[in-house]
Amino acid sequence: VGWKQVGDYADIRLEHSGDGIAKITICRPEVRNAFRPQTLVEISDALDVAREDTSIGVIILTGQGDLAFCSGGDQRVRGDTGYLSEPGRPGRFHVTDLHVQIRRLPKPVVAMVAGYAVGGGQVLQLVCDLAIAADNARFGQTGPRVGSFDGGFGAGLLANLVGTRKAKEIWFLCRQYDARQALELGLVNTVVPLAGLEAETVRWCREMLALSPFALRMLKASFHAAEDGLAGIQQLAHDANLLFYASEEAKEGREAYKDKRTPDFGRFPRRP
Ligand code: 2NE
Repeated sequence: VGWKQVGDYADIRLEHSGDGIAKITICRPEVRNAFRPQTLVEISDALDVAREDTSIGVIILTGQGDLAFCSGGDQRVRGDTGYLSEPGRPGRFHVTDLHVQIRRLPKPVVAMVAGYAVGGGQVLQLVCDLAIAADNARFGQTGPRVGSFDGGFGAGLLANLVGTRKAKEIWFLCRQYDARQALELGLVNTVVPLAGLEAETVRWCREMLALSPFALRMLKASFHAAEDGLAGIQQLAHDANLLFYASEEAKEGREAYKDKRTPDFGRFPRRP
């Protein structure tokens, strides 16, 4: 793939394949791609750019180098009230917003995992729609070891994916799981040799690009509707509204309002 860099970020790289794929790479290999607040703000911006770009159909999230996808929150900027964007500022969990953004984003997001996906990095790969792992990938939670936890998507989605008993094991024991175990657990979709990781991920992306984008959009929203409660239903319902707005029935409501007349909905069928 002849990746073309888009935008200018400090902690990440955003690239386009030229045929519908955006790739976001966390570029902090010196800390195993741990994220600081700025990293998350930049990923969020890149996701917005990819969402708004109608030539983009699929997004890859990955980490620079072979050693790590992401090692979670950068413990060096962890304060007493969250993670600090700059000294003296109140701490926050910027990653909460990023999880929700990935869930709501109406295009598939694929985690491309080489090396460690641990702590908040494991949760990041979890909230992506698909995950392709290299054979050197290692997964696990570290939260309770460093005095932290993710009881949101980090616990709930994991339980839905691997079962509550296994999810509790992952969180309560903080062990590491290799790529083969992750595949057996359902944490990833497939495992490939490290050298072929990007080629395989791009192959999966191109298969999705050949399919109906709106069908994929509705499916993603449908998968999340029950899991995400009213927020999930809202996404699905507004996606339905996107279609409804194009109907003569919806247009009659809009035109009647603008014409200051009573709408005539009588000509539309009351479908069985
Ligand atoms: C990732 C892992 C297993 C890699 O081990 P290894 O042996 O390959 O590398 P090493 O030597 O541990 O790490 C290399 C350098 O990266 C830094 C290390 O401190 C080390 O720095 P130097 O000694 O070379 O100066 N590094 C690695 N991860 C870092 C991190 N997260 N923050 C800052 N520096 C980091 C091993 O490094 C590891 O276990 N890392 C820690 C994983 C972890 O506990 N992450 C935080 C969990 S909490 C969280 O992510 C979170 C949450 O629970 C809730 C909300 C938001 C975030």
